[in-house]
This record gives sequence, structure tokens and C-alpha cells, in this order.
Amino acid sequence: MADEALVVIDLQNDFCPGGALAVAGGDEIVPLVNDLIRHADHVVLTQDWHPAGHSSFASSHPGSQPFTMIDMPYGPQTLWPDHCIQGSLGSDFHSGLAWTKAELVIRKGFRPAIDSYSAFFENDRTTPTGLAAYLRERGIDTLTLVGLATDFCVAFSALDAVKHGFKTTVRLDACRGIDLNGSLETMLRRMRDAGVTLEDHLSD
Ligand code: VGL
Ligand code: ZN
Repeated sequence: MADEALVVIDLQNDFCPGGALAVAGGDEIVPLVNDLIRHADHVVLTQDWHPAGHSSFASSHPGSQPFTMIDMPYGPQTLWPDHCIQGSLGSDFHSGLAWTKAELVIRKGFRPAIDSYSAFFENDRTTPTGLAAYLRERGIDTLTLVGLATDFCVAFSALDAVKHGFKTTVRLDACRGIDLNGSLETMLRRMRDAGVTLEDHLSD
């Protein structure tokens, strides 16, 4: 039997309604994610974890507005409202999330000059978070991804997971998206093309 892990991406207050970078319906997935956690062999959580003044914040670039693009040394980067600042209430996991079973919390986005959507690589696409080696050393080769946001951190994580050779499923009914300039359609197509299994149990 393959060893499987559930990876819960960024289910944090700032990505839920009322948060600094709220994803529509972000909190609605909590009961289903808790169900999946209950049935999972292994659970890994990711936590977006930015220092104040992070380079992905529009507020760090005078004259720039959130949700616009900027060129960083590593390539184009979307600018966001200040969010998930280390230790803030917004960076906490949603209070309803049954997180205690998690065996690992992987924090990302803590380098001031690089954003990190993926649970595996930062946005320069070369700085690893350590997650792939951790999973491999544990003998885990099959992943199910859920969380926020479908078209950013979930999608980038799923694409990197298949790149690393993990058998990867995204449960779309346990995700919600931001959908910035068609990003949801684009990233669903990219995931499908890369060999990510997309499952939506609501439409079964
Ligand atoms: C995310 C934008 C900025 C995400 C994190 O979790 O999808 N999106 N930081
Ligand atoms: Zn972030």
C-alpha cells in the first residue's frame, strides 16, 4: 500500500471572509477538510508566513495597488494586500480547523524578498521548502491537496508535487479560488495538463 498524506494549504484567517486577503467562501470548506483530516493517514499543513513589509505586499511598493503585477528579480509577481504576517491573528489557522492531527506544519513566504505560493518551491522556483525531502524520507508517495487558494497556493503546490513524482489529487470541493484575471481557468487547465487528478465530489 502506498503511503498517502493529506496536505492542507493555507487554511488561515486572512484567506477567510473578514480576513485581509479573503477568498470567497474560504471558510465553507472547513467541515469537509476536517472530515478528510479525520480519515487521512498523515496530515501536513502549510501556513503562509510573511514578515511585516514583505516584498509581495503592495504596501512595500509606493504607488502600487494590490492585485497588480510587478517585476521581481525572479520574474513577475502579483502584489497583495498585507496578509498572514507572522504571529498575527490573520496568520492563525481558521479556528474551526481540526489541526491537532497534523504531523508537520510547513511555513512559507518568510524570506522578505521572495514570495512562496507552492508548498515545495518559493516563487523563484529554485528555493526548496524541504517538503519533498520530508515526504520522500517518510515513504509518502501519494498526496491529496485541499485548501486556499485553488488558483494560487493549491495549484502551484500541485504542479510542483507532480514534478517531484508524487501521485497528486486536488479535491476541488475542499478548495476555494481567488480568480484574478481568469487565473482559476488557467490554473485548472495547467493542473489537468500536468497530470494532477482533479476531483469534485460535490458534482458526483
Ligand atoms: C496565497 C496569495 C498570496 C494563497 C498566499 O495561499 O493562495 N495567495 N499568498
Ligand atoms: Zn502570501
